Amino acid sequence: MVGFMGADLQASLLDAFEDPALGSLGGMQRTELSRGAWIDVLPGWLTGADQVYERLAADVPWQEERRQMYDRMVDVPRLLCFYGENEDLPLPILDEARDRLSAYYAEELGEQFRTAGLCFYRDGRDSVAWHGDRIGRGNREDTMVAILSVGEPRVLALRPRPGNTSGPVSSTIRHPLGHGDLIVMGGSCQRTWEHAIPKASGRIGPRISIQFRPAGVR
Ligand SMILES: O=C(O)CCC(=O)C(=O)O
Repeated sequence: MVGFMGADLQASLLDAFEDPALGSLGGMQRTELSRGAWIDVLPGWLTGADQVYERLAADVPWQEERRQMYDRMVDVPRLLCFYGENEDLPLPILDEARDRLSAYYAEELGEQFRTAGLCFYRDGRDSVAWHGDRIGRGNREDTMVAILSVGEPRVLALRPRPGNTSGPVSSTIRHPLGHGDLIVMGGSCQRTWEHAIPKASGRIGPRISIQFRPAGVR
């Protein structure tokens, strides 16, 4: 039994024996942000998420990374593993999730989700700073990044990039992402908005995030 269940222990005991399964995407709720950015949200898309968390935590070849910060190298505060376009994903349910998302967004996205980036947040000290996924085409084109979250609930924060304050929603959004929840950032979100997983205080258990992206989006 994993340690992130807290008050939901009873539900978790049942869930531990449940095979992973994906629900309908029909209940997805869209929120328009500003300048053509939006998020779609579907809590509890994945059931049997305990098994998914446990298998990914144990089987994925997690890597530590270091990056330059000013004049020194620092540890990136999370573990990572990237699955490229033609690589097998570590669990069949993740292939199914990617294919279901590709089918659901086929018309609007015009291409398929191709890659999967996995991140392991070991506790509340692990985080990712404000950024947009702008290394690739997300810097100049509308695209989508779909995130499936398992493990400890963590906040995904979104805020407009400086100078982008018009539109229906323009201040910082703190969106809680729980065990089995799905969020999709779409439209101009990667270039007109930024997102982050802020550090969290208290007894915060581990979380794994699975991000599906089209080819050429990082
Ligand atoms: O952990 C998450 O859900 C977000 C990850 C993320 O923003 C990224 O890796 O670019």
